[in-house]
Parts: sequence; structure tokens; C-alpha cells
Amino acid sequence: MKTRISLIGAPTDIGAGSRGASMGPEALRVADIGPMLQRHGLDVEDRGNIAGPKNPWLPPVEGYRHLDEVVAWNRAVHDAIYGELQRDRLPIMLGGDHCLAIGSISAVARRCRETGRKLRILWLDAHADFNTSEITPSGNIHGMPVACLCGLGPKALIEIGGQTPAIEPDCIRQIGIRSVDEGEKRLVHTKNLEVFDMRFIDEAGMRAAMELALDDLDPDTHLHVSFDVDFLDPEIAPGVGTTVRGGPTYREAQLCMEMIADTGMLGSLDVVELNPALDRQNQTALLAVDLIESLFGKSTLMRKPRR
Ligand code: B3U
Ligand code: MN
Ligand code: MN
Repeated sequence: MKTRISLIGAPTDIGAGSRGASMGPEALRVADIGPMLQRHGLDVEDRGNIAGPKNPWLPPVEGYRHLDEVVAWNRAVHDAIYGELQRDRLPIMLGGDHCLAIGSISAVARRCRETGRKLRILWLDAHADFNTSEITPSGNIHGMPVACLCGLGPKALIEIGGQTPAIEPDCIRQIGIRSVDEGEKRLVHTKNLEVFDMRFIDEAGMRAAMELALDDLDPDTHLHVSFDVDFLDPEIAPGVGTTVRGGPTYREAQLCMEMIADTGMLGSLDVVELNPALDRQNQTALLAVDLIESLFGKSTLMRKPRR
């Protein structure tokens, strides 16, 4: 894994259904994300925050809320993430709502095309984020990034990375899913998305889910983790706009992060949907930072225990 990390804040709630995710980057900094990574011997550069349009808080137009502003933010995110990848650094995007993954992942996909590397995306989320303007119940674009990345969406958003579609559905593995809208469900099946939903995790366990999600990785793979904090059970992570009960426990989430760390292939990360306005004493940000510590290789022991 790369040891040179860049933090990039994207302080906006432009794609969300409630206000407050714009404060996510600062809450993660207050929870010590930078110093924590430094304590693990990583070279960390905090590149500060990206700027973009303010949130006009208007109703949807033709199935999209704030489309022009979402495009502007994602173009800026794309350029910032692409720049860090070109500098051979591992970018961590501090969101911001999940619509911003269109910018970050299109940049990662573009870089993978240029360098000939394979791409695997782990989408940790309560939601599939696979809506389109025709089927969205809300018009909120944070419910659409996976569809946009797969080429289903407005021209301005699907073209951000240069090539359309930015990615193929078969490079995504979704984990922790437990809230999918009716039309969205049909689209998930049509496009054959690989989803390890909570039913799967209940029955087979997080270990089996992650073994499959990380199965047959080419040794030259860029692993991107898109961590929507609402992936976590709201009992432990109340600071998000769209809580869905029945998510992974603290232990399950730790195992998930540790198994990703064990691959040694992490190449980029989004941390999104953290909403400090809904949090209690920054506990959700502190939890996210704790889990990110495991994602970057914190483990209890140096080696496996003797049996
Ligand atoms: N699927 C719903 C709700 C939602 C999606 N992502 C979040 N919420 N965070 C929608 O509005 O598309
Ligand atoms: Mn999401
Ligand atoms: Mn979500």
C-alpha cells in the first residue's frame, strides 16, 4: 500500500436530502484523522478544502436536485483527486455527501486506464445509490452516484472522467446494503450489481462477505473504498442524514476494514455522509476515524495467534 496520503476536504451537502454533511471534513479533522495516520508512520498532507457553489436548497427539476451545482462540485473533486493520483499519492476525500463519489471514482478510473491497472470498488453503504432521474423517489443525487458512474445519468455527470461509462458494474462490490427503492432494485438486477446485503451478512457473516468481495483480485489492482458512514448501524453512528437500522456492528465493521487492509491494495478512499449537525459530541466522526485506522493497518497483534 502507498504510504503517502493526501487529505482533501469537499465541504458540501449539495446532493443530500438534509443539510449538514458540508461540515464533515472539519469534524473528521477534529477527530484527528491526520495525526492518527501520521502516528502509523504515514506521510500525510492535508491539502485543505475544495471550493464550490453554495447550496441553494431548491426542489428537484426534472428528477434532479441542484444538478448544475452537483456538476461543479464533482468537476472540482475529479481534478483534485486526479492530481493527487498523478503525484502517486493515496487520496482520501473527506465529504461531503455521496454524490461526490462521481468525481473521485471517475478520477480513479481515469488513472487506472492510463496506468493499465485493474480497478475494484468496495461500496460500503446502507443504500445502493443506483437511482436515476426516472426512478428516484427524492431527486437527491447522492442516491445516484453508482448509476452515473456506470453511464446512467445526465451527460454532464457521466462524462466527467472523459470516458463514458467511467466504470463497468462488474468492478463494484456493495456491502451492508439494506435500503433499496423499488425501481432501483430492478436496475440493480438488470445491471447485475454484486451486492452483499445485510441478509447475506446475517446469514453468512462479514468474513464470508469480504472474502467474496475481495476474491480473485489481480495483483495489480487499485482498490477504492467508498465509505458512506450510514453503512454503520445508527446505534453506533447517529451522525448521518439517512439512518437505516440494522447495519453492521462495531465488530463487523472492524473486521471489514481489517480484511481490506490485509490485501495491501488500498489505493484511494472516500469518507462521506458524515453529518455533524445530527451527531452527538462528534462520536460518529471519532468512530469513522477509528475504523479508518484499521483500514490503514492498525491491528491488535503483529501476527496471528498460535492455536
Ligand atoms: N434511495 C433514497 C435514499 C438515499 C440514498 N442515499 C442516501 N439516501 N443517502 C434516494 O433518495 O435515492
Ligand atoms: Mn451512499
Ligand atoms: Mn447511504
